[in-house]
Amino acid sequence: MNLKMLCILLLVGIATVNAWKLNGDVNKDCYVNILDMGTLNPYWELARGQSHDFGSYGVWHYKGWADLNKDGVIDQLDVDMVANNWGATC
Ligand SMILES: [Ca+2]
Ligand SMILES: [Ca+2]
Repeated sequence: MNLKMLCILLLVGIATVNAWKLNGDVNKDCYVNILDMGTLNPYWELARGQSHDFGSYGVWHYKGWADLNKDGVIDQLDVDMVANNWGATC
């Protein structure tokens, strides 16, 4: 593979990823709906470096992908991003 072909493949890959990105789509299934709320739920109020111990359900750690606005905590602002994009699709 030559350099030109590699650059073309890289640009196509970047364009594909950007086209797929959908605000509020937490579980990345191209729909913003109740499943995204459910995916956020176990991480509620977790800040960077924190975790919740749910006993037999295990320990849930802060996840950057659930922190939709990237402010370091999974809270109402992230839920609002889902709500504000409710029903959107890719
Ligand atoms: Ca989704
Ligand atoms: Ca957040």
